[in-house]
Amino acid sequence: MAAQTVWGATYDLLRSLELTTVFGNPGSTEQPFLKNFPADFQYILGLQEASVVAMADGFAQATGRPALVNLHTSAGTGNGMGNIMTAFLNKTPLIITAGQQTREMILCDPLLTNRDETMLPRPYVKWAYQPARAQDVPGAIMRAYAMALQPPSGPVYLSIPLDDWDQPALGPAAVRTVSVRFAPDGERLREFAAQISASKRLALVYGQEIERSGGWDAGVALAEKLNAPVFHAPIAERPSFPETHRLFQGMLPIAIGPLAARLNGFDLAVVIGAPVFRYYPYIPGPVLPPGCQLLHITNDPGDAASALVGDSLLGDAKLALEGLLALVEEGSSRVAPKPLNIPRTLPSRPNTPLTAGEVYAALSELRPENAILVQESPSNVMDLSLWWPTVKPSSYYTFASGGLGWNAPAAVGIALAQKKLGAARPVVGVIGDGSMQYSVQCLASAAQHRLKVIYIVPCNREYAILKEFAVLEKTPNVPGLDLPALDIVSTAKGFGCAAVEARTREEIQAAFSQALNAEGPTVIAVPIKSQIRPLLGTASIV
Ligand SMILES: Cc1ncc(C[n+]2csc(CCOP(=O)(O)OP(=O)(O)O)c2C)c(N)n1
Ligand SMILES: [Mg+2]
Repeated sequence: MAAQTVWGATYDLLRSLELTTVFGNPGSTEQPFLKNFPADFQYILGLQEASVVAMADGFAQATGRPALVNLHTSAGTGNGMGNIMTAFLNKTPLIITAGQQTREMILCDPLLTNRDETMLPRPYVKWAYQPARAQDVPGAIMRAYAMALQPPSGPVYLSIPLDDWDQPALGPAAVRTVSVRFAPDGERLREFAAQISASKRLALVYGQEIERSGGWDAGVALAEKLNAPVFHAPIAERPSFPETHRLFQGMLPIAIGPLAARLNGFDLAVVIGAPVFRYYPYIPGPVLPPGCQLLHITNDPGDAASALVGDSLLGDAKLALEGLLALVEEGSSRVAPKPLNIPRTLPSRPNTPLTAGEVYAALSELRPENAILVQESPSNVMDLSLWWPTVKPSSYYTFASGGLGWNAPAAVGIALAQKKLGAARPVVGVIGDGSMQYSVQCLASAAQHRLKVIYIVPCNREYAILKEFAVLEKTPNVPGLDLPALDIVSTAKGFGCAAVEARTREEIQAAFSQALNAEGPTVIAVPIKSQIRPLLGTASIV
């Protein structure tokens, strides 16, 4: 029997690790890896690497497992870089491999050489490596897997020379497992619990790590036991608390001064599973109001260290919440917050064109209970959460970075995950007309795999949020904030999607229900009224 090659040992390892879905865009430096592609593996072709990386990210998040990516040397890495940065902030475990020129020639910089190959993806990968010898490729993949998964999870990068795959392997690769959560220090958790129990005016601030760790129910139980208000952490990319709950108080403001003002009157803020804090525009002020202390629980030592104030405790969000739930005193003496007064009203005569709020109101009437929302519609995201509140975990995704071009392809990966999981959950991607253009090639992948993803594209023909930012920052006459005429329906059809323009409530509802019954993807372009509103009211990201 011929000795096993690096190729054979690697595919066996990938099989053992259940990494059998490969997201990629191929080139000559990757073909020796992709040759004789095994029948039990699936290759998901993305037509541009920004889409490749974000599809894998969405897939990994929705399956709760790491995902494998294969990029074309330096050029493919470069195209994917914006979304690699986003995956790093999302803390998504991605094992990104990239082909490299042959070791025989690399000294003279032939075409396709990935020069200083570990430098390009930094600092947005947890580890970047090119194996010292071909025989180390499977072991390096194993190490990359361990590195990607362990908290805080994130993308890792391996550069693999194309002549490595046919080399003899050292033998089967060692298959290892690693833990994905760690418990908080018990003594410090008790101290935190005592401080929380003693607080008279307590604010809970919940972040994305809660949802990711499966801590949703524990978070609700803790808030109810404490009878304390819950805020979303600013710009949290995954909601971790039901937005219709009586204790829910909305998202904290995204700037220093207003955030402190919102916490005015509280004696303790407990931030769980988020940085302290993710700000966007600079509006100076104190970090916390006078008399307010802060406790911070996170699984990320970097986030614990970079907090401007407060005492931190490292640990998994779910384990911390469950631990606190057992330790804290019940808080019936605390005054419960007034439930949010959410103004869900519509004008008696619809606007022409409709406002974003009117569009989302029309959609919400047909909202399937199991739908998953993916959002990249910067200027009207607050209208969306008003009409389409998140009430269950794993039902809302967006990016942690604000780097446009992530959500449209991530929706494809999330829809693919539904197929793999045997779940028939429709994915609804609400993507602004500007945002839709960055990774628009993902529509071809959605069409190719006949995925149930429905894009709603609110078309205001502008970068509205940047106009709002210009008002806040007093920067008049910025060029490039109006979009040229874009025929989104034709673009979508060109990539193989069903597509339609819908202008009225009736047209929107007809198109949406047809899309919900269709097998493949649909793009619904909806002209909307231009609305330039105060940026801090919209609480979005640029
Ligand atoms: C990769 C990238 N390029 C540019 C930006 C800056 N940017 C932030 S929001 C935005 C406009 C988004 O426009 P659109 O999707 O139409 O949403 P609207 O503001 O109109 O609601 C731009 C260009 C960005 N965040 N990311
Ligand atoms: Mg727009």
